[in-house]
Amino acid sequence: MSYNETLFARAQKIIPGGVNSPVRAFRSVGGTPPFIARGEGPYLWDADGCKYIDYVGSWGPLIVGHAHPEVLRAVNDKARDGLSFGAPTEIEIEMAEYLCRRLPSMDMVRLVSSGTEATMSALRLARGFTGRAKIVKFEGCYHGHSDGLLVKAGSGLLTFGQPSSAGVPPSITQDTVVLPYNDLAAITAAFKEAPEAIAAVIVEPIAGNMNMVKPKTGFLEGLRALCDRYGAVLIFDEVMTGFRVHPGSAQGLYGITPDLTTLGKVIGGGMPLAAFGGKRAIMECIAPLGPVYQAGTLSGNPAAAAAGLATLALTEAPGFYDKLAAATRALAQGLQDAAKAAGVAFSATSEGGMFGLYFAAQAPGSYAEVMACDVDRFNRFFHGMLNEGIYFAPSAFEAGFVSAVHQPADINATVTAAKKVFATIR
Ligand code: KE4
Repeated sequence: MSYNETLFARAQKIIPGGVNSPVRAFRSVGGTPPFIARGEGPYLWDADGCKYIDYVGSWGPLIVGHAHPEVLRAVNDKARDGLSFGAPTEIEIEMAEYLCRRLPSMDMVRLVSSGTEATMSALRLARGFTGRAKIVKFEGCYHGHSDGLLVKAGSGLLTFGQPSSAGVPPSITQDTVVLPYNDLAAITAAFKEAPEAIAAVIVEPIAGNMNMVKPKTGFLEGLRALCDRYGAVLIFDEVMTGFRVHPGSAQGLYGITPDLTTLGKVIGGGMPLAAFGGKRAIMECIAPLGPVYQAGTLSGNPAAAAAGLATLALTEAPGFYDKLAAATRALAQGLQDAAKAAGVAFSATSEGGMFGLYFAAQAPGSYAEVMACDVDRFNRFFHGMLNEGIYFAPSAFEAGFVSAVHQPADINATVTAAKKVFATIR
């Protein structure tokens, strides 16, 4: 029995599924998850000493690679002054000023500890600001696990959202409307049907939780126009895309100005830090200024803010995003070429340092198209690559991530491994 297997057996006795977040349990791909002992740069080592080239990066935060010396130094220096005070600190102002500089759509920002908190708070804020109840999300998009967002599509355009998790009463999800991603006609009809009922539209500007699906031309622009016309708050959930796909995030890439933005992952550099921010008139509704309550013991944690600021500073190096995007494109293209040579129906797409892999001839443009991809082949590819020392996301429905410290040799080694693995899964 490997030490990973020993640890997994021990973990399952005392932690549900042996993990602290479901996707880590490898349930959709099968097998035993490697228990990670350490990371350095683009690499991970597991409890058995096996080395991997890492394309998960803790699901996005590690854009400058694991254990970056400048990030560790910043955390250590800040932690030496104490870990948390439950009182305002200067570094929280520095983080807030930094985020609002990088994202001009944000006049004000509130720091929290997770993406779930950020989106939950942003939606409560939008409801408080508009006085309306309904929120619109899109099928296949994930915005964290707050009750009102654990919803599956209803039958009609504005029918009550049905809970997608036990423990969530229908009364909580009845005001959540789930519509098809990239379908402007559907949301246009929803607004026409209830012109004054929708408080907010929350969207992943590039969807990264149904593998990776880019917005079709005009989709985001259409959401902006509809929210303007009907007085709804447009929320870009950039927890994953924030500072990952472009120096200005997805809103900078596409030139769309949301009313609120949620952030996480990269802005914490691997430590628990997330945020929501946007127009001053909306943000001033948040307690203690306004009537919308929101709070958090560790919100704006100084050591986490130090990790985030050090990470974000590194992303401002000349050519950072061009180099990151080029490495990610090389990976996507190399995998496509390897699959084609093996005669396997496969496609890949990328934007900045984020990519998607699909066992389908074309990259999907909707949730339905993602669901038509060959999951069994993905799972066999995943394990084949893991055995070759390549660690992709353990799910056919997750995006992947390249860091600034993945070198051409790492990308080439990954493509070489893929040539071998594709030959086994024809
Ligand atoms: P957290 O609460 O996990 O920090 O953030 C929730 C969240 C919100 N919005 C978007 C667009 C997200 O992608 C996420 C979290 N992403 C998943 C990975 N797809 C986190 C991994 C996990 O759940 O373990």
